[in-house]
Amino acid sequence: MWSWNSLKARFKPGTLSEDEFRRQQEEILKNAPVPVFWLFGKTGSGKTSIVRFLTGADDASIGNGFRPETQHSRQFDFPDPEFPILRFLDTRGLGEARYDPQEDITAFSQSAHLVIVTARLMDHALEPLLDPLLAIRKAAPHRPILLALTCLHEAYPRSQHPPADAFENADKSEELPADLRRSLERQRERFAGIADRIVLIDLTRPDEGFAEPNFGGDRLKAALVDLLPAAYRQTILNLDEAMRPLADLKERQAMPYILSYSTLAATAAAVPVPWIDIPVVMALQSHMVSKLAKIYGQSLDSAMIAPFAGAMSGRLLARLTVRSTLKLMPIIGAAANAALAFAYMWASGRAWCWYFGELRAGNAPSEAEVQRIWQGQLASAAELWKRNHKHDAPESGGTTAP
Ligand SMILES: Nc1nc2c(ncn2[C@@H]2O[C@H](COP(=O)(O)OP(=O)(O)O)[C@@H](O)[C@H]2O)c(=O)[nH]1
Ligand SMILES: [Mg+2]
Repeated sequence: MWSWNSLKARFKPGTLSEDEFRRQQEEILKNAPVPVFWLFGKTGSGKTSIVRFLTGADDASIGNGFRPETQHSRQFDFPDPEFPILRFLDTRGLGEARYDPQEDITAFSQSAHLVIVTARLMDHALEPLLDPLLAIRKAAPHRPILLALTCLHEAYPRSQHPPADAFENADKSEELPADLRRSLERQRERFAGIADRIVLIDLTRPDEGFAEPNFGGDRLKAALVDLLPAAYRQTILNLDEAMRPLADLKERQAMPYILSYSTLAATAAAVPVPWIDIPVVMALQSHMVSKLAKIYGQSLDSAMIAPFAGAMSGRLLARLTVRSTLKLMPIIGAAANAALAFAYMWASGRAWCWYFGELRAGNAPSEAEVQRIWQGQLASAAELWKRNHKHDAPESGGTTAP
């Protein structure tokens, strides 16, 4: 079993103590683009269901992951507090006792990017939400408020959902059940001037028998991407794109961590000084590999690390591969360093997952195979970065293109 220190030494001569790493990590986290969603709705209105849908985490890890924050609120960092990519604030007790939003407004005024109000479409006892919401709006007039109307099928019991385009296309809205349309109209009036956007969703459990268990889920994601500040959109887009093709349970578990470490590496490297072998990025890589090994139930020994030592030392290769993939993007300087660090970390994470999977299947990949997978993943990572940053403004400050 390799200790953290020997693993670190393997990838990079130990220039960063564990304490120093922790300190730098905290610093990086402050600048990392972690979207913060403030969930606001009565109990049973679908807040946790939205967290489950957006993260793919199960109820147990969401339940255990919430930490008390204020008297009425708690916080869930996904995939974990040390390396979050998404943060959820959950308000409790709304509509039960008298809820005074002041403490939460003070606590979240700086951090929350977006308020997601949840209400069952057919629930019209929503008065207790409105005053606190007005106060929340007043405290930060430019922070978007999205209203998610949930549990649509309560408007059409025992039927499947109407065609999705009836919800999207005003011309087709007469295909919607009359109860639903009436209820929707009342909700629109109620939240006029408060909600910037309304999305209709029905996130059902498989045993409820709906052909589409995440009805409206794509519309919800699109609305979140649209409403978030530009710098925070990438995480949602990256996570969505990266998770879609993955069927393997371990890969799905590992992916949020890979995304988290890659984002932190990009944040750390987004400095005008080149480039990715800054010690903290190397330390992040070692930590990531330990984490992935744990997910795959592998203990790292020297024989296991050997095929990687050669493949991963190709930093010049990384630079060339990423540069050639990104070449049409007008990015230089800090933004280029960030892209490179992101791709480097991502490719390492994916290659290690592939490798652990092969080992589990009884295969023993060679260094050449590891190298091939890693290079392929470098190119994919650069593509991913490019797609989700295509609207970024070109940087003008830096001069150190990779
Ligand atoms: N059918 C359906 N059930 C939902 C929806 N949202 C939540 N639920 C169910 O309503 C219950 C409460 O949901 P939950 O997400 O825990 O609400 P929370 O208390 O606001 O966190 C659970 O049994 C969910 O499965 C929805 O959009 N459609
Ligand atoms: Mg809940």
